[in-house]
Amino acid sequence: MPANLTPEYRAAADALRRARDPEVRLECLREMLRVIPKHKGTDHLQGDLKRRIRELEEELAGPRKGGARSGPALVVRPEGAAQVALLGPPNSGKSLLHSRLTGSGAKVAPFPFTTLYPEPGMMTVEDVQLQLVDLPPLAARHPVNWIGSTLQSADAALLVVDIADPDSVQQVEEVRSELAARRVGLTPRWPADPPGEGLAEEEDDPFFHALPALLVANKADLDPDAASDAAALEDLAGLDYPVLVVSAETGAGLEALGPWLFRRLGLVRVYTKAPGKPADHGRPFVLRPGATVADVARLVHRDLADHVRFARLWNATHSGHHAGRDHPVADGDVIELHA
Ligand SMILES: Nc1nc2c(ncn2[C@@H]2O[C@H](COP(=O)(O)OP(=O)(O)OP(=O)(O)O)[C@@H](O)[C@H]2O)c(=O)[nH]1
Ligand SMILES: [Mg+2]
Repeated sequence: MPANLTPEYRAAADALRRARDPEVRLECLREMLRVIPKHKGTDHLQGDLKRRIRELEEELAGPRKGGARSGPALVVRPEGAAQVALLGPPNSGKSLLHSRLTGSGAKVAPFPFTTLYPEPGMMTVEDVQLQLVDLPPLAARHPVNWIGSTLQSADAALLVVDIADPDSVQQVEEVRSELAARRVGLTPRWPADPPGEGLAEEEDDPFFHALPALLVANKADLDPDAASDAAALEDLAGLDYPVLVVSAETGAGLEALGPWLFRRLGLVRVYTKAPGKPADHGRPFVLRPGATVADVARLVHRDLADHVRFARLWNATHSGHHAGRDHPVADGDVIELHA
């Protein structure tokens, strides 16, 4: 990022980095363009912003007959507690996995380049819903120009490979370079991991998007050495993503996927209650690591965040304990908000 950008601009760029909802992202981009210092040194960035605003406006307007673009939606509105993208080379079993995990009925076929457009679906993990997005394959011979914008709303990725395929090293390299060309990176670091080295060199690029990734070694039914082949693949490709060995065909290993995602995304479920009433155990509010009482209030009602003074808290160690606005909430907490 050019050095002479203002704090106002940086604030808008930070908001963009945090935003997942396409409409919020559009607002952030417009704000960045509005406050960016207008001089020669920022011409390139201004052009970049204008292009991104135009593309996102077109996406949000939806398909138009005879318009610039018609056809299926390329932006997937996030739903549920997190949005997880299925990425990988052709024919690795992304759609069969999607179909198994969400019941989507995504089109599966024994030949490559079957999936052409994003296909959302919901997966239930205990009392939480995660959104899985099936996507077209990524390969050098078949670029998907819109994949970068589609992935802006994703919180994480499953990098699905056919572990029985001897070409998987080359294929994973192609996937990663297709993503890199669109300023998307896959990182082995997940939100629940203890703090450590990040993707520091990319942090100055407001458009760079780092997705926590899990390597899903699929088709383990065809490969008796799937676990060691997955380790060898990572060695050869110089990667250190966490690995899960599965078979979308037989279902082996699939039961671990939802709980794994829930845990490593660091999702925090909070149940609210009204004074004198039992907790509402039907529908948790789902938050991210580090979320506070004030963040829960914001989810309950947009205006409540400003007015909440304290909460009463119930969990394994507390029973009606008073907690301040900035008190971090933990998975399973029951809270009663007091304005
Ligand atoms: N034996 C076996 N076959 C699988 C498994 N997962 C998927 N397949 C088969 O692999 C082929 C490709 O599956 P898809 O789910 O269409 O693969 P995809 O990654 O979505 O393919 P594209 O959309 O072209 O990228 C189909 O014939 C599937 O039945 C698995 O775990 N084991
Ligand atoms: Mg597919």
